[in-house]
Amino acid sequence: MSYTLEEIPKPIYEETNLKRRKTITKVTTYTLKYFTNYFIEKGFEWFLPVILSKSTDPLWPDPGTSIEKRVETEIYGENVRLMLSMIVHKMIISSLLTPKMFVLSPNIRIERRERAFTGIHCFEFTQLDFEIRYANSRDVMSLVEDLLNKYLSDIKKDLEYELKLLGTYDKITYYNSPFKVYDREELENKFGKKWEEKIKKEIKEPVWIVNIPREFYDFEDFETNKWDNYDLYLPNIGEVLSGSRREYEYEKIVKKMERDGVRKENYNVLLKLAKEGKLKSSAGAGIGIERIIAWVCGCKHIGEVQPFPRIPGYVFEL
Ligand code: ASN
Repeated sequence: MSYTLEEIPKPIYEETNLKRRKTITKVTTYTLKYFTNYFIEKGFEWFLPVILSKSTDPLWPDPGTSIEKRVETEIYGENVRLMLSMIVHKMIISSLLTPKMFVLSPNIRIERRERAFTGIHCFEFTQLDFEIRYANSRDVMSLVEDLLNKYLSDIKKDLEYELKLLGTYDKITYYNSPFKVYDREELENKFGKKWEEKIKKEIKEPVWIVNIPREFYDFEDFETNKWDNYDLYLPNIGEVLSGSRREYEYEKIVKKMERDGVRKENYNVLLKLAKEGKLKSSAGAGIGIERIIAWVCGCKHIGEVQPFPRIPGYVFEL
């Protein structure tokens, strides 16, 4: 834990330094416009988010998740969950409707309260979640590297005044692509189980971490036991993007769900499509919007990007 209670961002109606929060707002508008334009120009279709669904991301098994409570409620006699991530919806849209899609997706994850002090967790946040039919990991990584570099060089030109006010202007720079790739297994051997904490302090440039065992939808090679997934880490802040090539074969998905204790009855549609051969292979990722903006603005906590911060364990009136 690296943050004190005093450093936890306040809602804007209790904030004394509104000038800083207004500057962060400018960076937010710029970033949302830049990212959405980028995807549109690359031929992606923009979807509106879903919040309540019978089927959502199991967020299990994943050593990185720490959910205190899974919010379920009854509507029209049916049980629905608040969206943990639109992964299932993304896989289905990119299979049936349009080969390239993105959505600005609010995710509600009731993180354990000790996560208030990680600086990168909020119980509501927004992902720019995208998916590409028939893509592989390298396609997604190259796209993200191009986006990040263009964004960083353009924001430096376009928001010079704001970035100087925030004190981050000098640190924003272009990074040589392709970014370095580290295997999670090697990091674990080198740094132990807490490799995530170590690596974010160690790196001076963006790096990819690959081969992370987690949910059924990330592609796993049963022969090599390697996972075809990737997280993007930035210096100091850590993970800002998470994604993978996806599983699409019925037998494999069923096998993984049974192995992991994931309830198949919550994924009837996905399983039916996979069985009928209608689920296509794809790859994609979700970009943590608050995290990217917090990094560019030099925020100690991503809640500072939110006018009404969603800090684990702290529920304000607004
Ligand atoms: N958005 C992530 C992905 O595309 C999934 C997640 O948020 N758990 O893989």
